[in-house]
Amino acid sequence: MAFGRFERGKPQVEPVTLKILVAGGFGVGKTTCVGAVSEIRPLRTEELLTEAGRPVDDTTGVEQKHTTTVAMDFGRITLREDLVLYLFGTPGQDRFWFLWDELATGALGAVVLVDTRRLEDCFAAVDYFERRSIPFAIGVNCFDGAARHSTEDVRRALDLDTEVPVVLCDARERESVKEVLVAVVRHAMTYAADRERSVTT
Ligand SMILES: Nc1nc2c(ncn2[C@@H]2O[C@H](COP(=O)(O)OP(=O)(O)OP(=O)(O)O)[C@@H](O)[C@H]2O)c(=O)[nH]1
Ligand SMILES: [Mg+2]
Repeated sequence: MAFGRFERGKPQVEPVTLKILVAGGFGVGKTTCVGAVSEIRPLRTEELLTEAGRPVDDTTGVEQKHTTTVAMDFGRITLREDLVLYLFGTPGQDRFWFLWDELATGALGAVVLVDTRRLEDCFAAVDYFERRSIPFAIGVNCFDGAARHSTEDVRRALDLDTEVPVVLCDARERESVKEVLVAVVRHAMTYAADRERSVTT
């Protein structure tokens, strides 16, 4: 068929594309997470953490870290043949906060990655999405492979609404990151449907 839109008589579905942010504090594994699931070579904007930056770049807890995101990460994943996610990883350091508004434009939802050794680092991200009513899910990145806290502990500590999904994950594992993405998409869809209902009723 013309333009290759039909294959063996079966109409091809135009996939829905959704924008999802991957946010969180410094060094929680945002770049790792986008890289683990992306089916295209992820776009990265990493710069070396230098001696000069030592006074402002707090690497406590992530001493092995040598680079940091200075603009964004970008990746893509097909969740289903009719559903494609474009992933935008935010920079984690406070001095790049001005980029968040740009990145958040048009986002359906967000993943806030959390390292339970430095839980307070994600407060700002949680606050950011709550204030803008952007639905989000928490991905608890279990750095050494073992969860130190239950999802309920994390929910309580972050004072999250009951419907916010909290999912344990390993940012280096594709299937694990996929679970967090599915959770945020489901949550965002429910949120959108509820909002539509409240507008029309
Ligand atoms: N052991 C372990 N290491 C991880 C995990 N996730 C990320 N790392 C490591 O942690 C470090 C930080 O990961 P990044 O993905 O650069 O973190 P980021 O959140 O993008 O950092 P910024 O962009 O600087 O805020 C890297 O050295 C990763 O290899 C994990 O689940 N387990
Ligand atoms: Mg990064």
